[in-house]
Amino acid sequence: MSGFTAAGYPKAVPLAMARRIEDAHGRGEKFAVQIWSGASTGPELDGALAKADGIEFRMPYNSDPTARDKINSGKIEYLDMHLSQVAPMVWEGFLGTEDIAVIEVTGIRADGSLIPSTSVGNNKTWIDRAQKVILEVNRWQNPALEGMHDIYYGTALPPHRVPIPLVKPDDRIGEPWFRCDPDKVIAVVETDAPDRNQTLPPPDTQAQAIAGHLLEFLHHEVSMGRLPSNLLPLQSGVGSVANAVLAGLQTSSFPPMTAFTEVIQDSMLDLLLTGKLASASSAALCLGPEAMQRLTDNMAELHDRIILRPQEISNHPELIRRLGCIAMNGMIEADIYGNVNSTHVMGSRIMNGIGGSGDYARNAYISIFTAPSTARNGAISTIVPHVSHVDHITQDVQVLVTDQGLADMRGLSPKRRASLVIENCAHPDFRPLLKDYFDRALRESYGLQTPTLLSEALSWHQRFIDSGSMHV
Ligand code: 0RQ
Repeated sequence: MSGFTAAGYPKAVPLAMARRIEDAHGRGEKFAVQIWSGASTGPELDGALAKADGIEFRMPYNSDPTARDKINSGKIEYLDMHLSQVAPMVWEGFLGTEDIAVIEVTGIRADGSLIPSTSVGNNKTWIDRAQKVILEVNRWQNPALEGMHDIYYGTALPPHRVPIPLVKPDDRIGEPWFRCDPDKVIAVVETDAPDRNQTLPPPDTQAQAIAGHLLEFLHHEVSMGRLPSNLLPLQSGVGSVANAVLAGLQTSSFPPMTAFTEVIQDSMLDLLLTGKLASASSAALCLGPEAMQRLTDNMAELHDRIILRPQEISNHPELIRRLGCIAMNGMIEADIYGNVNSTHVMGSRIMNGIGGSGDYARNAYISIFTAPSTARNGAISTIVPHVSHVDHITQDVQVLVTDQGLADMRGLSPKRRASLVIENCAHPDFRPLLKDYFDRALRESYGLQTPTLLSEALSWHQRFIDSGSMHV
């Protein structure tokens, strides 16, 4: 299925499949499918199929609440993958065969090539690898999207890989359309329905505080000569905090910046509109209804400054390292040593998935993770003795930011990281508890490289499960 962050996903075929699956279940027949996508999709796809118990296996990313519940209740097998690795692994043959690709497009050209929709995601690979293709032509999508996309056909498998010829974030290295063998197309379905992205709420005070600390840090890095005055290409993750951080950049005095990222959320569009951003490269346009209207109203101005790419390119380690991206991603929790959990609540319940955060974090020029210092109305500390699940190891995490402050951990050994994170990032309600844990770990730990009290390291999470709070 096409689709990346609820943009450009098919809206009719999955609903029809869900009805057929429900009918089959009503007759006592087994019927469920394996769904591969770019990233998250909308309620007409993951929502409807999950509700019908029609998904047996899902990869590589989900943020639909119904599908999330089914995953967490053990009804859907979910493979949460680095987004850059999906297409290569399909080509390498590691993930099995692909039967049918269902792809939303903006239009079909006379020569059979396809005008992509609001996301590119893995569509190039899905179309190339599928045995059969179903196209949904969505007339709701703006025809002026044509020409924004840059579909690179130069990837190969080892030992034939060559450098990807992209050296600036706004370089165009491919073609505006997908190639598609017309003989594979078994159906064309016309639709007229919007992507179902919500308008993000205005930043709350915690998000504003996080944005403030981050902006101060970026200014400091420029003043130290470690970043150019217009920074380096920005990557920004999903969610309300990421959106708030970008909104904060609206008040900054940096000369026009660039973005090399995987989602363009509402605030990033606004940075393009005010000229704070010169260009943005992404795998999808993840815009709420009002922001989508702003894009339509300003299409002539924005068309050539937005480049939509396959996710294997937008998230490619080679390109992220070459360009020196500043990676800014949200997290569920971090521990005092700087390991980050982006995905699992209390170690076992998935929220969304790692998405592209790992692609960017490991390869970035500076890797930054953000979160409010507490969650669930203060019951949970997002700074904990030990993360309950690891997505990003301490070596991939350089800067942590909460509403309390920022910990720049670059060049610091674990014990120094811990002191700084507790002091700068932990909420005052939890700081004494963390200090107490760390002090005792310094005395009682088996080793003193990364002092840890094994019997206590995850006790905060267990306390929350038992009592509904991490407070003692
Ligand atoms: O729950 O929705 O029930 O209220 O997590 O938390 O604070 O609103 O933050 O929207 O920025 O999302 C990590 C999930 C943060 C996101 C995550 C609960 C909290 C709330 C959301 P509710 P916030 P955000 C590019 C990069 C991984 C993928 C990624 C994410 C909900 O940033 O999915 O980075 N990242 N991709 O209550 C229990 C904690 C919690 C917690 C937060 N410690 N314990 N619950 N929550 N912290 C994009 C792509 O890859 C496609």
